[in-house]
Amino acid sequence: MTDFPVLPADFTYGVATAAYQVEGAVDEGGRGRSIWDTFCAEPGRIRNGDTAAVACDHYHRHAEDVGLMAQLGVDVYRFSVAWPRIQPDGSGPANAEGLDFYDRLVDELLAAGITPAATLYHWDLPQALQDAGGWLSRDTSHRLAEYADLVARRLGDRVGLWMPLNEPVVVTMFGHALGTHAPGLALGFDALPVVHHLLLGHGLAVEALRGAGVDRIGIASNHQPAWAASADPADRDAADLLGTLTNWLFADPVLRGAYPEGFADAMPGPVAEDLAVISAPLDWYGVNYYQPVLVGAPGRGGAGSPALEGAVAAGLPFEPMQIPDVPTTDFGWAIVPDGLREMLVALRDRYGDALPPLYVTESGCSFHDVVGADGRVADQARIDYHDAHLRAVADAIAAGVDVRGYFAWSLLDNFEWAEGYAERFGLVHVDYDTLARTPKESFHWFRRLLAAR
Ligand code: PSG
Repeated sequence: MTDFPVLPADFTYGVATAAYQVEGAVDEGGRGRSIWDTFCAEPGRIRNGDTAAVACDHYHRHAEDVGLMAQLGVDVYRFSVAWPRIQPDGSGPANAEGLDFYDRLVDELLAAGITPAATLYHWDLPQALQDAGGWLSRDTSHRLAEYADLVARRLGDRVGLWMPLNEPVVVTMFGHALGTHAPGLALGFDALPVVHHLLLGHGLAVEALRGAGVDRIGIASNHQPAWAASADPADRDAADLLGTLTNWLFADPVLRGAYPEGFADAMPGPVAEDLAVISAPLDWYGVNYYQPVLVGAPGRGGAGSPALEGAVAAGLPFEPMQIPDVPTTDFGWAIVPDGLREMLVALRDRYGDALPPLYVTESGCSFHDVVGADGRVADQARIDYHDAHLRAVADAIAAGVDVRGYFAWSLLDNFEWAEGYAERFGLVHVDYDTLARTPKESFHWFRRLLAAR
């Protein structure tokens, strides 16, 4: 008899994916081109030259995947809508085939007793909008709201949780400051306008969703504790700056209607008016958590953390370092479950009553799993990971933080952005030659945990 983490009786469990990482079928259903299609076509951008043209073929195998989730017994499926399926050129009327696809998916989920949770922007910007300036342009914020309205009018009666944005910090940092993600811009601090346009897009999309009669709106924001490499003031300043850039620069405008000190001046447009839009009340707030980051001043010379490689080269005044003496995933990410408790408590302490109920909208790990001769995928390390992170959530709840749910990233092994198919985050193994799905041991563990409730 396994001893499972104990969460409240009404705690919500889910699994998450994102359209570009699982769907494939990039030229079907009237879908337009996205910045990730363009990025994948540029030599040297993606490990092994992988592309997401097929990915997990979820576009055609969604019924099988819903079946897997039904077997798993999750309450909610967090997926993302591919903007270029809805608006191939990023504006104007909806492409009916695109909406039809998500309409069918939503109905299949409901028939299986699973609540759909929709992310609207999980990084696949229509290329036409990039050509017009992308997130460096204020117009893109308005386009996001227009797109949100189209999706809400079709799915609003059936989707349970709505998120306009996934991880604006990763879009900014990797996509526009460091250039390791699409659209591949390495602007350093000149990427700051992207922050404002993403957040304004979030606020305008929230308005559009409310206008379409939708509620239960939140955000999925990546958060990570930033720990100083030493007590040296230079290291502490570096950690404070990175902590502000990753956490508070995105959460403060949404949750308290203000940028952290010194940042408002770097933002374009009528910032005070925009902040009123950005800070419209949310029904819940989602935290994507993977690992803390250890930070030193530049030149501190630690072995770099794989997560923020290139920061110093891009002129950013901090150096992410490998955290000593902690286990890592096969991706090299630090496994620090208590960092999740620390982050949830930090959010509660910083925002107090202004913080809506929290969900952990992503948590997960990559191991280079293989299907054994016996047909099993033995991923005890992933079981230990989710077990420990659920216990960290229980600890945060015991400390008085209102956490309502936990979403494992991910249902399936999938296209891990710049890493292509090299990293496997799924509870279900995907063979990219045959597209066969094999539930891993972690899937069966999660299924037993859910059944034991
Ligand atoms: C999340 C966390 C870090 C880097 C990238 C992400 N970190 O701690 O350094 S991206 C995030 C995303 C999803 C990815 C998943 C795993 O929302 O699409 O597949 O995490 O990287």
